[in-house]
Amino acid sequence: MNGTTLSREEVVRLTERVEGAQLRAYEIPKLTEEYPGMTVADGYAVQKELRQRSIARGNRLIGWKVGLTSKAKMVQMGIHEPSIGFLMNDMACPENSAIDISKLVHPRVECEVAFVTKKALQGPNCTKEQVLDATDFVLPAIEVIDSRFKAFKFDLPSVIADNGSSARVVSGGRARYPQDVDLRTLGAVMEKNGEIVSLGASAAVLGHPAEAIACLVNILYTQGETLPAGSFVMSGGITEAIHVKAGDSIIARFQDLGSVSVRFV
Ligand code: 0L1
Ligand code: MG
Repeated sequence: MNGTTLSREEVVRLTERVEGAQLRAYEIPKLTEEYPGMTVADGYAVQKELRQRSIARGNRLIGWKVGLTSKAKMVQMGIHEPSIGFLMNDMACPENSAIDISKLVHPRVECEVAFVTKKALQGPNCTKEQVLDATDFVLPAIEVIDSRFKAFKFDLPSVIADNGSSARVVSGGRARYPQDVDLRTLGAVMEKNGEIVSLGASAAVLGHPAEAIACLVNILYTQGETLPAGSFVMSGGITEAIHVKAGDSIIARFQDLGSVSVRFV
C-alpha cells in the first residue's frame, strides 16, 4: 500500500505491542504518541501483520468489519473516514453466550447489520448495487468493540492498527434475503438490562449499509485484496456504542431481522 513511513522492524514492534494488549487485555497509549507521522497506510501494515500472526496461531479469517461509518460516530471519535478490520473465528461468539469481561479492556457494544456474500467482490469503484447483487443474506449482529488505547483516545492510524477496536462478534436473529427487506430504513433498538439505551435506523450507516460494504471492498483493493464469496461482513454501528460491564445483559432488536442477545460475566 502506498504512503507507508514505518520500517519493517517498526511495523513488527508495533504489531507485538498491539497484539500483547489485545491478548492480555491491557491499555496502551495511542501509537502516534511515539510515531506522530504514522499514516493510515502504516496502520493497515500493522493490521495485516496482526492478521498474519493470528493465522499463525491457528485462527481462521471469517470476514471483515467496517467501522466509523456513521456521522455520529465520526463526530464522537473526531475521525472523518471509515476504516476496516478483520474478523477471525476466535472472535465469533454464539447467540446469547456469556462473554468474559476480564479478557477485555473497556468493551462497548454496537447494533449492526451483517452481510454474507455469495459472489466475490473486487475494487476499485465497487458500488452498493454490486454489493446487493453479491449478497446472499443479511442478519442482525452485535459487535463488541474494545479499543486497546487509553480512555478510548486514538486517531485513525492508531485505531486501524488496533484492528478497528474489534473484539467479539455475535450474530443470530433471522437471516433475510437483501431484496426482502428495506435495508436503508431498518430500525434497531439496543436494550441493556431491559432498558432501551440506544436506537437508530440503518441509514445512519453511510446512507445505506451496503455502501459500507462497497467502501470495505474499495479499501481492500488499495491493499491488493478482494472479498471472497462466503465472507461475513459487519457493516458498522447503527446505534451509538454502549459501555458494558460484568452482569450486563444486552438485546439488540431489529425491524424484520429479529433480535440478538449477549451477556457479560
Ligand atoms: O466499529 C466501529 O465503528 C468502531 C471503530 C473504532 C472506534 C471505536 O473504538 O469506538
Ligand atoms: Mg462496529
